[in-house]
Amino acid sequence: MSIEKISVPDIGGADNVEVIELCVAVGDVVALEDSLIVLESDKASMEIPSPVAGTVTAISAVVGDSLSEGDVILTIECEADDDIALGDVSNAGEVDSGAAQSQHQGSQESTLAAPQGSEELPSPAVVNETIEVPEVGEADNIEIIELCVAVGDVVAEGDSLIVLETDKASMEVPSPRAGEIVSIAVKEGDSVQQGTPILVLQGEADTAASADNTQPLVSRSGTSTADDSGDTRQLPLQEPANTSASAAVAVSTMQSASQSVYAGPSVRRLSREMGVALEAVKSSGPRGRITKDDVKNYVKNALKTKAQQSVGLALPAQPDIDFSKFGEISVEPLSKIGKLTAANMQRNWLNIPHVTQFDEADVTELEAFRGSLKDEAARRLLKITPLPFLLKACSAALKQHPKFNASLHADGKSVVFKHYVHIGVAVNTPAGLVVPVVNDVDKKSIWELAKEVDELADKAKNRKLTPQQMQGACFTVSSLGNIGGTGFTPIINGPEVAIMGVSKLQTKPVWDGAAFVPRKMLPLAISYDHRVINGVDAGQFFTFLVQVLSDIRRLVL
Ligand code: CAO
Repeated sequence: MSIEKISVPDIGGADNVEVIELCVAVGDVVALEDSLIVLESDKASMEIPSPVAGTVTAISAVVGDSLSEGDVILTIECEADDDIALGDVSNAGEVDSGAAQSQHQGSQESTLAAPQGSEELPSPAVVNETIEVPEVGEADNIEIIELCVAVGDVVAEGDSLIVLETDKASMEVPSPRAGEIVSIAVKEGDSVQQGTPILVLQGEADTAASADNTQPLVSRSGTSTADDSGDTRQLPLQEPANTSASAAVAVSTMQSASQSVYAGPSVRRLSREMGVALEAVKSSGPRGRITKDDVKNYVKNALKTKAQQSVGLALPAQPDIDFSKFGEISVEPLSKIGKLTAANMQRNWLNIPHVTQFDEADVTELEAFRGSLKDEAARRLLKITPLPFLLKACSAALKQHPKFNASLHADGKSVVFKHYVHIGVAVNTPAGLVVPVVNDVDKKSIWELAKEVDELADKAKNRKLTPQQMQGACFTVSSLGNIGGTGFTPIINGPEVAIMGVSKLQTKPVWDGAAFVPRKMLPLAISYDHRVINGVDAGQFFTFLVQVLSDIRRLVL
């Protein structure tokens, strides 16, 4: 049994290659050549196969890490026999065994030998370089699925030239240097093999030489132009990794990062940059392969759809108008309460689909009864207004119609019904509108309610309310009754689902079936959240409420 440290193998000189997938976890038993991690460079995704069979005992890398050749990925505990397998895989990773280590270094040196020789090249001159199909492991049936360039195109070093595909994987072949495409020997759909000439690239010779150790996926042989004869002009054949393990490394596995998506490294990179989930992109390439154009089209469509959806919904910015152009002005800052109220009103108005319904309650009898209580109220040092009766009637209606005593859950998928009856009362104060809450209205007498409203209103006006006294309301009553008006549309105080606005009662002639009689009519408006309450619910709630106010004996039923 031995412990093997598996490190990043020769990945053709690429540095800081991102870990995009961990294929194993600590404790996993892996077989020889099982995938351990997936690395992705600018040009290729690379699965790192296990050079040994054994059990993963530690993992040093996490998704998102940047690794370079030699960086330790993980540790595998394996049987002693596995060392033989390790020796077969010269580029598969650093191991404790000194023999394997030196083998690994030897491979690296041979890779670097070419550019060292090229340092003796004379001054830059134009060369025509034939780009050939590089080694792609054991694959002998390689198809060209995409030509990324045309004759006359000027490419930069690293630009994709073609995309190759085997039965299991695809690989983008990058340009080894900057230059111009002078001829292309293949077309999409061609079956090729390692060494098949792909195209001829014309560029400066010194650039070509220096590019040698940075473009490992391209196998190339040098050719000279007529005026650039001589051995020194010939570009050396790149020595790609030549073991099964490193061949697997050289192949971009298009399905590695996402099991169900078929896309190349550059497409995956583009999708990451654009924040696009490839799973959502419709493919147009051969055998369902997602192309860069597919990703771009997806983004275009998404933006178009979003723009269409937001037509009419987008909030146009308020114009910044200089009112002083039209006359004398003064500017006063909003109070803190004013700012909070403004924000709450806007949020509730924009988020809650409001419907407002109007009715009038005949409070003639209630007002007569209230008048009869004035002396007693005075003895109790209380003021008796219509408000405590309104609260009591609302509590009865809330209990009778639970949809009004509810809130839409934040996830929008359920409704929370409340088995308590706390009612907010809008109070006008010099600092702005505040809404203290009268708790357990259903359990309190009219006298208790009158006293509590008075105390809360007093505290509100003197800024003595605690945060707790402004929380937990199920419903709100906003009374402008002592001020005037025949009706208004109150804004729901979310997450409540309804609010009642009370306007000034008026004595009106009401037809009693035989004659017009003077009746005290109280104008009421109820705004409700149409996501929770429908019109019939509101009609029933309102009718009940008006009946109770018209005959408060019903409160005892
Ligand atoms: N029609 C006619 N008169 C009414 C009335 C109505 N609907 N409601 C109250 N009144 C009378 C009262 O009976 C009282 O008169 P009397 O002393 O002769 O009985 C007088 O108006 C003053 O009442 P009040 O305002 O002192 O007491 P209240 O219980 O009616 O209201 C409070 C208390 C705190 C709600 C109220 O003072 C207040 O601040 N209202 C403003 C609420 C508000 O700003 N709403 C708008 C919110 S949206 O911007």
